Amino acid sequence: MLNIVLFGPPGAGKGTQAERIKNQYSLIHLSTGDIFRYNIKESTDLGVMAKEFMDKGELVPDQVTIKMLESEVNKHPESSGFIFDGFPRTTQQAKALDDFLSSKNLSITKMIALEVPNDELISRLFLRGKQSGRADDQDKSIIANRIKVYENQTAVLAEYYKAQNKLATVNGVGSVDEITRRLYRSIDI
Ligand code: B4P
Repeated sequence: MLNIVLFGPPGAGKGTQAERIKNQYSLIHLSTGDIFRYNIKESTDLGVMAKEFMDKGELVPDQVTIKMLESEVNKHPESSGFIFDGFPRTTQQAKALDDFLSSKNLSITKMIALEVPNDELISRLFLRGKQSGRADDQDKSIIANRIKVYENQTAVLAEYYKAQNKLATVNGVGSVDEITRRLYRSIDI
């Protein structure tokens, strides 16, 4: 079973690349950002709560996010693996994911970190904001806060997986196709 964490700052291309990796390796793609956005669109209780944090560029609280992720994994008992996109984002989430998978005799195979400089992240997200109308991509101060939250709370997870010998890094600058090829090479090693 192949279980991949696709990691990187906001706008690194996790969502874009996860769509391709999912098809190539027949994995279930779980994007916590997409699940929250679906709940916001449907005005569920979870969506109303998550919106308050996402609109400010803050993380949704761990307890809620972990519970939601576990319930999504449990919906796919027959899957041949998962690609986790945007999760984990805190040390508490990473530990909870390890414990949860190990209770099912599963584990993370590899964490792949997409590396992209901040100026490129900001221009990608701002462009998407103009094209898609996504609220958290339209304001440069919210984008800057998301990058700050990533640096303060999420970046440390690279060390967490490195200590388990599971970290791989991939240059996330270039065409989408080029980056996909780099990711496949990293997975196939
Ligand atoms: P996410 O939905 O995870 O969004 P993201 O980090 O902004 O985007 P991603 O890296 O997937 O970028 P994408 O491929 O789309 O999170 C949104 C919010 O949800 C968070 O701020 C937080 O509030 C909440 N949340 C989610 N997970 C959580 C968790 N675990 N815990 C707590 N809160 C959580 O690419 C971005 C843009 O770049 C696109 O427009 C794309 O077309 C473009 N692009 C991609 N590759 C490119 C390339 N090679 N060259 C040029 N442009 C490229």
